[in-house]
Amino acid sequence: MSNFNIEDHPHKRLNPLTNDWILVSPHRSKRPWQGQVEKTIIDERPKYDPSCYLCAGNERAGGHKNPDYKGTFVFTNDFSALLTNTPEGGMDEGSLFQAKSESGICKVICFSENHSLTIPEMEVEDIRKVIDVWCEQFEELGGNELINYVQIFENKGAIMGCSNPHPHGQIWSSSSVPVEPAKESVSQKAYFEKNGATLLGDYLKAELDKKERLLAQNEHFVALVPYWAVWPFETMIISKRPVQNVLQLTEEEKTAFADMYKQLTVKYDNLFETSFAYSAGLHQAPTDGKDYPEWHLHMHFYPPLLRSATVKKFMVGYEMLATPQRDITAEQAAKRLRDLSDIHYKKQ
Ligand code: H2U
Ligand code: ZN
Repeated sequence: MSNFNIEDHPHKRLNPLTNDWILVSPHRSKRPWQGQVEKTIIDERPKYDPSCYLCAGNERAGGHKNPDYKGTFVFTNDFSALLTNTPEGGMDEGSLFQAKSESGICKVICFSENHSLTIPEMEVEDIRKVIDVWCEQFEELGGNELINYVQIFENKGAIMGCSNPHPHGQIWSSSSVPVEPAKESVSQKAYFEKNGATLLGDYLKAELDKKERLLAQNEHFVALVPYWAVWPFETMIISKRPVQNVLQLTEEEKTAFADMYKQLTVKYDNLFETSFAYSAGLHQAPTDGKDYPEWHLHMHFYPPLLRSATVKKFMVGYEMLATPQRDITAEQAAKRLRDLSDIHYKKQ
């Protein structure tokens, strides 16, 4: 038998942040594709849509009226998944029936008054304003006695369940630390205690050395396809300096973050010349007042598209029942994204 070669042979890779394994089947990406290849969907929208619940001056559910805002606008989600006035308590009938009450605050952030824009089409200085709102909200929500974790995220595109193309994101903040950041918290703490450095700091150093999964970098941030990526074009933005949360970023770092957010999403749009759908979000230290030197700020991007503007990867079958699996390797995906232009296809 020949020697194991990671570029050709099926293997599992460990995600050190969650301690989950994923299956990679590189030999399958060589099989011919006979499915449809759709034409690019041209997505042209007006700057103002009278029927949009996020446009300035329009009415939202429950009769609230948006102000005539310019730039960013934040409001409490009219259908919040978490509420502030939930009574404490739960259910504890042995180990098989457990429930705990959960409180929180949910917000919606409009990124711009311009209905036709998306992050990759916004100017860096305007994306920077979104990051400033993240900072304000993180400070306000994280400072609330009730809140121990602040989840900032963006759903982009109808196939990711996004309800409205108007550029926007959300924040769900809760009294307990949710499942994904809780897993990352455990792994980062164990790594920090053993190595005296953050897991992602060491990971980033190694990736900057290897270069094969890098997409872009500026002075303070790096965009890459993580070694353990599950989604075909899954990526991460990682801060070069280990910081626990956005409040520890310098002014210059915040602008660099905005720049990386744009660079990455421009590449995404250019991949299939479409407005590239994803769910993206920040992972930061809990806000329970404790110090978390092991926590290293980063942003995950989970995009579902696989082959074209409409052919997406399904997480079904084996992935639901056993382990997530991918064909195209993280290295192949990184190369494809890295080689794309930094200029948005609509402006080329
Ligand atoms: P998406 O980011 O998935 O599109 O969700 C938008 C949020 O906006 C969603 O959580 C809220 C929904 O509850 N929303 C309002 O708060 N007010 C409205 O008038 C409609 C939608
Ligand atoms: Zn709108």
